[in-house]
Amino acid sequence: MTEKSYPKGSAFPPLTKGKLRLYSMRFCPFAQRTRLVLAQKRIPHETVNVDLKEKPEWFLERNPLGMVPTLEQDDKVVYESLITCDYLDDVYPQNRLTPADPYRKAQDAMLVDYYGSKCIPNYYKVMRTEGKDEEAKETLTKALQKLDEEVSKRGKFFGGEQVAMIDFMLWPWFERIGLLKSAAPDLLPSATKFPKLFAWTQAMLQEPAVKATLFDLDTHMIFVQSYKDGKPNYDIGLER
Ligand SMILES: N[C@@H](CCC(=O)N[C@@H](CS)C(=O)NCC(=O)O)C(=O)O
Repeated sequence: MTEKSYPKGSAFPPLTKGKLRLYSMRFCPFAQRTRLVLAQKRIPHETVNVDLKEKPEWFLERNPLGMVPTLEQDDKVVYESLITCDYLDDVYPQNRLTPADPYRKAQDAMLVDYYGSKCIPNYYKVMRTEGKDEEAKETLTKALQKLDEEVSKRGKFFGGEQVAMIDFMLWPWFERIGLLKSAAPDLLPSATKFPKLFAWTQAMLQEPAVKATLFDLDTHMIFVQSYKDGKPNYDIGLER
């Protein structure tokens, strides 16, 4: 099995009975959510990276939406990042990442939903417009302010004193927030701007699961540039 992305026309890498497989793309933040959960819970699995521009036919047969992350195990296929993560937490109950308390669980789900509608789309809008979309910048600023207040109420992590599912669901775009440094320098958390959120990013960087799935900013930048140029390089660093 190779880490290189499988393109359209490639042969299907055979499944092994009982073995969990993740279809992924190395730079996809949504797939990173699932990779973080797999790493944190130490779930044995294999990864098949797919070329999302020229998708293999066998990938589309499994997920007609053609999106990563997608999980497969025997006759089961599960996709959508949040659904894959909850599924893994349910099927592999060791070291549970989701709160047992229903109200706390609902609060986390509300925050992840808010993040998905206010932060993620505006993060991409600010990047795409190189900071010229003032409304997107303002909405993102307000959302980061809310996250800063929220984490200061909750503890070291959004999950409290221990890292939890919610932290991993938020993390991938914070790993990439430095990509906004020229478009919107005021948005970057620091010791003076969104300080609690900044402290959280520093704590997250110490987490083994984060370390295991992390790419540095230069590598993210190379990927984003290749994507903007219409030729996404899914195999950065694997060329040889
Ligand atoms: N809502 C999906 C979004 C996943 C997503 O957008 N993945 C991108 C890669 S970062 C993808 O698979 N894109 C392929 C496509 O849209 O054709 C989730 O949470 O899993």
